[in-house]
Amino acid sequence: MVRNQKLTEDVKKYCEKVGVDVVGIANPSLFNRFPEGFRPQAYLDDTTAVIIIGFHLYDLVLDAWNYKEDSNKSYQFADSIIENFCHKIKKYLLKNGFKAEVISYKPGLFLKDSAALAGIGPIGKNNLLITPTYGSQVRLRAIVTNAPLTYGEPIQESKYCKNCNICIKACPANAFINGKYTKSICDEWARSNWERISPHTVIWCNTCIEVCPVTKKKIG
Ligand code: B12
Repeated sequence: MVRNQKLTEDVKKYCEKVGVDVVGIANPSLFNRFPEGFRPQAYLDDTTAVIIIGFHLYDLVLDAWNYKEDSNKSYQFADSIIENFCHKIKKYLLKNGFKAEVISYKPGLFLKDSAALAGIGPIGKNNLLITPTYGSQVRLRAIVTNAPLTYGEPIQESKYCKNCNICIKACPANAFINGKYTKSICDEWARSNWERISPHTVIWCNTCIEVCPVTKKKIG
């Protein structure tokens, strides 16, 4: 299939227009390394491109989770904003004659890995995507399409981290054992140390992002 550079630029421009801060496009064949349910084809059979979008979390309030215990409702503010961007981008693609689907947050795709595969940035020692402009302080979502978009170059290694261990040392949960992120430790600590900003609203630990020198360049 012939990839369309002009269409790719138009899609990226449209993403910026609706408020997206970072955008990259990944080749769906690279997702074969993930379990079947976490591949783009689970959402659109003839996927030819995975669009990953990122929203810069310029204010921590945007990271708040709101729970309404008695009705099982729960919202994450930043994610609701990005989901809205996704629906606009989907509409744009449909209007241009292509198929498109917005990927659900869960199970969805592995978003930070998808972003690294799209060439947005590497996965750092903090176990997160590091973007050149906003460090790790972005939240992500994805759209799949059959549009013939051009792909970014996957990034395998972090040029930022090298001898830096600031995130590892700063982790309040000590979740990095011998430098390797341990999900269960992070998860358990974070759930018992939420910052409660109102009766139904909490903010998760964000330390490994905030201390990252690449993030700091732009924040505070
Ligand atoms: C489950 C989950 C959690 C769980 C478990 C975390 C975990 N890492 O497993 C808990 C609740 C603990 C959690 C915590 C946090 N999370 Co979380 N989480 C997720 C979720 C839903 C799935 C993550 C996942 O399973 N990834 C897949 C597995 C395979 O990755 P992994 O094992 O973590 O990491 C491996 C790969 O990255 C791989 N790898 C390394 N280098 C490379 C290079 C390439 C090219 C590839 C392909 C792979 C690769 O090696 C790693 C180790 O095995 C995603 C959303 C989503 N749908 O993706 C958000 C997500 C990863 N979380 C996010 C955030 C921000 C956080 C927190 C900061 C909390 C907060 N304030 O929101 C912390 C940070 C924890 C940390 N340092 O990793 C963001 C990350 C944004 C970014 N810049 O990367 C995401 C993408 C959600 C979002 N809203 O955008 N999270």
